[in-house]
Amino acid sequence: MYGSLSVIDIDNKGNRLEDEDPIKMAEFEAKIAAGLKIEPQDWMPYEYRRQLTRMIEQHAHSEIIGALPEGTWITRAPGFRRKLALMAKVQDEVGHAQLLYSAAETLGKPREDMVNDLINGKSKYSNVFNYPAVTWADTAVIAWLIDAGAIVNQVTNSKGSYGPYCRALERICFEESFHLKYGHDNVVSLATGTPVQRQMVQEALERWWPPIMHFFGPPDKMSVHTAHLVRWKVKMATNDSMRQAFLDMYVPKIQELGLVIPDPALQKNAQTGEWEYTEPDWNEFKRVINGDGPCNAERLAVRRWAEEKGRWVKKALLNQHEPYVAPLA
Ligand code: FAQ
Repeated sequence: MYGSLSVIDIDNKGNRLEDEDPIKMAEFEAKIAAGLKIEPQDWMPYEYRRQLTRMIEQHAHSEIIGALPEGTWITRAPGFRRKLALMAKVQDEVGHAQLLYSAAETLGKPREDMVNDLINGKSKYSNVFNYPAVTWADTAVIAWLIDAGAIVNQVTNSKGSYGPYCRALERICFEESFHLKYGHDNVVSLATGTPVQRQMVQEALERWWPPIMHFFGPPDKMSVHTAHLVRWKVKMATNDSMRQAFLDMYVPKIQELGLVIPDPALQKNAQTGEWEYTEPDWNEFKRVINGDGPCNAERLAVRRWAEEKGRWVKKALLNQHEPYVAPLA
C-alpha cells in the first residue's frame, strides 16, 4: 500500500526522470493521454508523486490557513444569519483541508509530517491568506472573489489525472459554489447599501485585487512547475489561462455592481480576446509566499497554538494518553 510508505521510502526512489523505467513510463503516460485516472496503487514516476504531494499539500494548508482571515470575523459578523453562514463556510474550509490531506496521504507522506512542515514554515500555502480581513467587506470580497478564483482552478483541475485529488476537488467545488453565492450576496448588499457600505466594499476590493491577481501563480514564463504538471494533467491549464478565465467571468460582474477595479490598464483586447492588465508586483508575491507577508507570522502562530492545544485529543484518539491517576484522598 502506498498509503503506508514513509517519506524516506519515496526519497530513496530517486528523482531523475531519465532514471525511470522507460516501459513503465510509457505505459503511465499512455494512460494519462487516454484520459484514465492514476490511482494510489498504480506505478507512477517519482517526479509525478513529488509534484502532486507538493501541490495537494500546499492546497490543504491553504484551506486550513484560509479559514483564519474570515474566521476572525465570526464574533463580529453583522447579525445572526450572517454569523451562521460565515461559521458554516469557515467550517467547510477546514473540512476541505481534511479531504486534501487525505488525498495527499495516498501518495505516502504522513499527515503529521505535512502539519509539521506547515507550522515550521517549510511548506507554502496560498499567498492570499497572508493579508488581513480589515473590515466586514473584506470577508465579502474573500468569499466572492477568492472562492471564485479557487473554483476556476479546481473545476478545471478536477478533470485531471490523479483519482484521489480529482474526487476531492469535485466534492470541494460543490461547497465552494455555496461560498461564492454567500460572498456575492454580501458584496451586493454592501454595494447597494449606504454610501459608507459602498465605500467599504470598494476599499476592500482595492486591497484584495493585487493578491487576487497573484493567486493564480506567477506568469507562465516565470512558472517553475507548470510544464511537468500540464504534461501529466495535474494542472489542466496554465497559471495565465486560469487568470484569464477568472477575469473573463468576474470583471463584468464586478463592474455591473458599479465597483471600480484598481487597474486603469485593465481591458479586453478585442483582437486577441485576452485581458490586458498591469502586472501585479511579483516581488511582493515572492516575499509573501516566502514568509514575509503582513500576516504570515500571525497565521502560523495560530496553527502552532491549535496544534499544541489539540495534542491531547490526538493522543487520546491514538490511545497514547497518560493513564489516569486518581488524586490521593
Ligand atoms: N500562493 O511553478 P509555479 C482556496 C508558488 S484554495 C503561494 O507556477 P505551480 C479556498 C508555488 O508553490 C487556494 N505560493 O507553481 C479558500 C511554487 O513554489 P515551490 C489554494 C504560490 O504549483 C477560499 C512557486 O510559487 N489553491 O483559496 C502561489 O505550478 C477562501 C512557483 O510557482 C490551490 O492550492 C500562490 N498563489 O502553480 C479557502 C490549488 N502560486 O512549491 C478559504 C492547487 C505559486 O516551488 C477561503 N494549486 N506559488 O516552493 C495549484 O493550482 C498550483 O499549485 C498553483 C501554482 C496554480 C497555485
